Amino acid sequence: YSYANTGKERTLAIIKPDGLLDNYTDKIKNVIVEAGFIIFKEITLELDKDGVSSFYAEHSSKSFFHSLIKYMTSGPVLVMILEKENAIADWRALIGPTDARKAKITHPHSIRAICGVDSERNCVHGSDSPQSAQREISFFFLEKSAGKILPYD
Ligand code: RTP
Ligand code: MG
Repeated sequence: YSYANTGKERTLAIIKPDGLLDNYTDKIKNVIVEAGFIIFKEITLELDKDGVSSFYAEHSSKSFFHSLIKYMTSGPVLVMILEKENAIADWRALIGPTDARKAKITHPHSIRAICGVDSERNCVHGSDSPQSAQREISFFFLEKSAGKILPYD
């Protein structure tokens, strides 16, 4: 969400379990910083089922929901608040389309093209609107726990 005095905006980014397991964290963080974002806060978590279900509640009736929960609880995730002007739209543009197989063709330089596998395992998340950004930042940084917090290395 935006801050009147600074012109800056914040968005929520997640490096999903496949991104962490395959050691893409440093590469993704380099892309983030090169693109002019500040990593305002970060936390490494092992999400629990309830946490993911509530985070992705908008998809609870979708056929892929159960599989999405399994995927997102398959290992630790790195959750970050990213800050810059136009952070929400710019981060969505940088990560590319949901389906990493399509991203490799249409957006070959996008993060999902680089580290994603398919329409589920796409290695990163980005808030899709100011409302989502506000909800998701509150969810991880102000509200009840979404999982087990791991020490940052
Ligand atoms: P995200 O919320 O994670 O940033 O991804 P998104 O907006 O690009 O895509 P969304 O429609 O919100 O879907 C959320 C996540 O669910 C998984 N998914 N699997 N198997 C499938 O067809 C399918 N579709 C979506 C992906 O992990 C997607 O990022
Ligand atoms: Mg989404």
